[in-house]
This record gives sequence, C-alpha cells and structure tokens, in this order.
Amino acid sequence: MTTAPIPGLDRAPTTHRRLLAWVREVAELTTPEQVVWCDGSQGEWDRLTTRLVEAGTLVRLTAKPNSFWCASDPADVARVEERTFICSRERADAGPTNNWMDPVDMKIIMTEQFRGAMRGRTMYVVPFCMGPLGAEDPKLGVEITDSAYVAVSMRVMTRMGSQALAAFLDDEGTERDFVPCLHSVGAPLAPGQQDVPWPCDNTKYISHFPEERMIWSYGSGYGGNSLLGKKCYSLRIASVMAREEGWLAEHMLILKLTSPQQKVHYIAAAFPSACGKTNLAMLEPTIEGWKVETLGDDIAWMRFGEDSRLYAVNPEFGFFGVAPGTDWHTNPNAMRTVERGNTLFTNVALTDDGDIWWEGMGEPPAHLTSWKKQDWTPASGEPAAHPNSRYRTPITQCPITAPEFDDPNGVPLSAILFGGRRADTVPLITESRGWEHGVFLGATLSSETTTAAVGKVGVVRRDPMAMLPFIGYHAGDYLQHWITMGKHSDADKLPKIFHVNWFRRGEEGRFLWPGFGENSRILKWAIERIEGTASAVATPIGYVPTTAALDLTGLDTPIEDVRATLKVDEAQWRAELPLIEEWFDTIGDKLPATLREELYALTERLA
Ligand code: GTP
Ligand code: SPV
Ligand code: MN
Repeated sequence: MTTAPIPGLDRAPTTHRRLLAWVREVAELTTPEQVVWCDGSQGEWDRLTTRLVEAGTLVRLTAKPNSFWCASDPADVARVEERTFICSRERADAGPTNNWMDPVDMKIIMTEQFRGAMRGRTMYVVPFCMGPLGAEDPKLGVEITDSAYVAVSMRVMTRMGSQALAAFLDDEGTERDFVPCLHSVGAPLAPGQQDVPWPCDNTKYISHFPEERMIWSYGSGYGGNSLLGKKCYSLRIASVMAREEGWLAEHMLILKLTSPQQKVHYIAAAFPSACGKTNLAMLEPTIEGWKVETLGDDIAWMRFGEDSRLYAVNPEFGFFGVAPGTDWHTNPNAMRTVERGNTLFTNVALTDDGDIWWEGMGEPPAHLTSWKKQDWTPASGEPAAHPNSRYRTPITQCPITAPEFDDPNGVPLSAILFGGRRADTVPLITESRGWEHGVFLGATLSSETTTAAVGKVGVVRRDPMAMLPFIGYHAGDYLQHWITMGKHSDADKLPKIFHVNWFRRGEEGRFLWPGFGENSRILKWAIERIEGTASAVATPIGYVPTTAALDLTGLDTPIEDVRATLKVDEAQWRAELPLIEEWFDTIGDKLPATLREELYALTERLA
C-alpha cells in the first residue's frame, strides 16, 4: 500500500476476518478521511446528531425530546425504481419486472463511482441484525456509509452496533455470514470545500447482487435507497434467500387482534407503498372490546413452524412512516410514538416554535418553514410538507407494540390481507376461495401509484403482493414459490387470504369508507369468517359480506355508501379481465399454470 493509513481503520472492535478485509477494501477504494465503527450507544447518537446540527442537516426540535427536523435535497425525496437493479448473473433470473444489469458490468461502473467517493468524509461501519438478535440463525449485515444521517437512522430502524456485532461470531467463535451493504451519497469533498446540508448525486444506483448477497447503493440519502437493511436487504435480497430456504420475505405489516372474548389472532397485510400498512398496524378499533397491538408496519418474514402454521417476524426495529395524513384522529398511536421523542422527521414542515407540522394535522399555523426551507403561509398554495415526508421512530416507543414482536419464533398468522388503492371495481373486502385463489388475488393486486417512488402518481399498475419493486428475482418464480408454500400445510392450518380496498370512491371522488379505526370492523368480519360465525355471499370474485354481516354499530357512514363499497360490479370486473391477462402475459412463460387456471375460472364465473 502506498497511501497513508486511514485513521480509525485499525480500531476495529471485531476479529471477523471477512468483515475486516471488506472494510479495508472499501476504505482503500473510497478514501474517506477517517473510519468510525458504530457501537449504537446513546453517546454515539448524541455525537452524530450534534455534528449533523452543526452541518445544517438537522434542526433540533424544542417541542419533542431528542428529535430532529431534516429537509432533503428537493431531488432526493423517494425511492428511485428506474435506478434500482437486480444484477443476477443471468438476465432471466431478474425476470421482466426488474431492471437488470450484468453483475460484472455493474461492478465496473459502480467501482468507478465509488472510487474516492468518500474523500473528505467519515466512513461509518454499521453492523446490524435484521430480526431478533436471539434468533438461531441471525440475519446479519454491515452497512458502510459516508452519511452520518444514515448511521443515526440505522440506529432507529435496526438492531445495530455492538449488540449486533456480538452475533458475528457464534457460540463456538465461528464467523457468521453477513450481507455487505455499501452506501455512498456520492459527494466527495475537496480540501477546504464547504459541505451542503444534504449531499447526494444526480447519478443514482441501487444495485443488488443476489447470488453474492450483496448491495451497493450510490447517490441518494433517501430511506429506501440508503437504509440498506430495509427494502434492499429485508425484501430484495431476503426474497432470494427465502425462496432457496423455503420461507417468505414480504412487504407486510403484522398486527395482533384480541376479541372481547380474549381470543388472539395475528394478521399480516400487504399494501403497496403509502397505501395504509402503518395505519392499519397501529389501528385503534372503533368497536367495543376489540384490541389491536402492533408487531411491524412494513416487512414480514414468514416461515412454517413445527405445527405447520405460518409464523411471521418483523425484521425491523423502528417505523419509517408517511407523515402527511397522520394525526390524532387517523393514527393516534403513531402520534403518541413520535411524541415520546428520539424521532427524525424528514421533509415535513417546521413550526416557528420548534415543532413539526404536515398536511392532515388540522389547521396550519400562520407561518411555517416548508420542506423546501422556504417561508410558508396558508396562502402559499403548495403543501408545506412533501407528500412523501416521513418520520423514523423506535418500535419500542409505540404504546401498543406487542411484546412478542421480539420473539425469534414469530407469531402464527390467522389471516393475510392483500390490499391496494383502487377508486372503483375492488370491494371493501373479499375472502378468497382458498390458498391458490388467494395467491391469485395477491398476484393480480393493483393499485394507484403514490409519491413513495419517483414517477407518475395515481396510475393504476399491477403490484403482485405489493412486492413489484421488491422481488429480488423472477416474478413468475416468486408467484410459483407462493403456490408451493401453500402445499406445505393443510388448508385449515394456512392463513386465510383476503383482498381489501379502503380507497373506493363515490361521486366527486370522495372516499366511500371512512377507513383508519373503522377498518377494525372489517378485521372483525375476517376473523369471524375464520371462526365460521359470519355470513358471506359467494360472488364470482370470492366471498363478500353484506352490510348485515358487518358490525356497523355506531358507524356514522351512510349505509348506501357501505353498500357501494361492498358492491361487486360484474361489468367492471369483466373490464378487469383483459388487464389481468395483459399482466400475466408480461410475466411470460414462468407464470404458474395454476394462476392461468384461476383467471380462466374467474372468466367463466363472470360470463
Ligand atoms: P409505506 O411506508 O410507504 O410502505 O406506506 P404504508 O403502506 O405504511 O402507508 P401508510 O399507513 O403510511 O398510509 C399512507 C397514506 O394513506 C397516509 O396518508 C394515510 O393517511 C392514508 N391512509 C392510511 N389508511 C387509510 C384508510 O384506511 N383510508 C384512507 N382513506 N386513507 C388511509
Ligand atoms: C416504501 O416505499 O414502501 C417505504 C418507504 O416503506 S422506503 O423505505 O423508502 O421503501
Ligand atoms: Mn413500505
């Protein structure tokens, strides 16, 4: 080596040889000013947040303890699906729904991007564990990043630092595998160059190497692009692991529902980004005697237990929630969670008295600092908070977090819901006719696009199991994996699958269903179907409740609206058939025959 030693590089708190070698290799390529091994302590958080305040990245809130406001570069506000790549060796393994690049080509390109990319910056080494630390086979990762903002965010979102690093050697002292996750904002600093509050690059790459179980991310500081334990590891890479090892990595919340008779059911639900997972996970029931507790709001890892039931674990340790629309009426538990502090708010508005504000929180104050860092008044004519502005807050602070969220065995699921944002066609709830029909409902899930990803908003697209941007391999193989999983157990042990839609609209585009806490009525019906006590009508698309089958006590929504949300409009469904066919054609030869048969059977029932 010809260059001077990099301070901190040799201060590694581990003997893990593969980790040491990789950290050295990255440091030599990216040439940071120093290397810091993150321990996850409060002292480290205080140091890094203080530095971020000095740099102008964070503003300390006076109204909430240990909490910060942050405004990103206006061009770095969401996931970048167009710049997200699955670099499997064979193009065919990435399938038709992913961007693919040859891993060798991608490494050549990105190595040049990373060369010197951390100049003038600190390189943070963040060991982390996705899922409970007590797991028999803990899923480990290390994120190397040149962003202190990412390092502190990882402390909220994952089990990280010394506690995770301890798991890198097993009880016998053998080195465990980990997923190397390399991240740079792509903004090296020349000597004396003044940094900006939110460094990033116009060029962005979010690349996954599924065979090597490796992630390289360049150019963005936004959540899903930069917190690599989240979508990149826990969905794109984990979905590949899960297929090989016989489990499922899914874009799902996990909740615990307790009936007035104290019967417990666990439910997982997959909705596309910004379609209501966090809100459902923290729901406050409006029906007497029912209780919801939360275990996760975005990702579920699911495997069969010895009793042949499907068990779910949340790999994350915090919530990365959509801020706009969250308030004391829609999601009081999220409000209580962030009130307790230790929260980072990004791209919301800042009040003059050191608090945060966003659209949906009621009357705005007379003056705000907008997410664009501009003066804002109610007359400004544009939102004060970006529609995809978010809060990061610890799961342990949520007043309704179920204690079993940290159980390495997970919780046995009674039901899986698939849902989307559809203005028409899709009823409030439909029960599938069985596992394979349920997989068909998931495979044909559709939703209007949202601001969680860069691109057009409000366009209906197919989003299988809400996983379109997150399946790390061929979508046809993924759907086959779902069908195969169903053969593991008898029907009575498998979770029952439902399709929901909280977003059906009436005249003038208003929502027909009030949603949020009122969704407890729909969960109740689902549970009663599982227990065999609620009635349903068999329709061509599945079993749908009548208004009489739902508990509508105390609901002030007009009954005609409820009826309209439940309506199965066969003409609209017939119009849906060619769209499903087109989607299935996109998947190509690997589409499971079972799903073609389901489509054929649906067509027959609608004829
Ligand atoms: P990601 O974090 O992007 O995966 O989103 P998510 O699926 O967790 O969505 P979230 O719960 O954050 O909700 C997104 C938006 O949908 C927010 O603006 C909510 O206010 C709104 N929303 C959530 N649930 C409902 C509902 O039941 N009805 C209506 N009308 N809106 C809802
Ligand atoms: C989503 O977009 O589904 C999110 C936010 O949950 S991100 O972490 O950016 O993926
Ligand atoms: Mn999500």
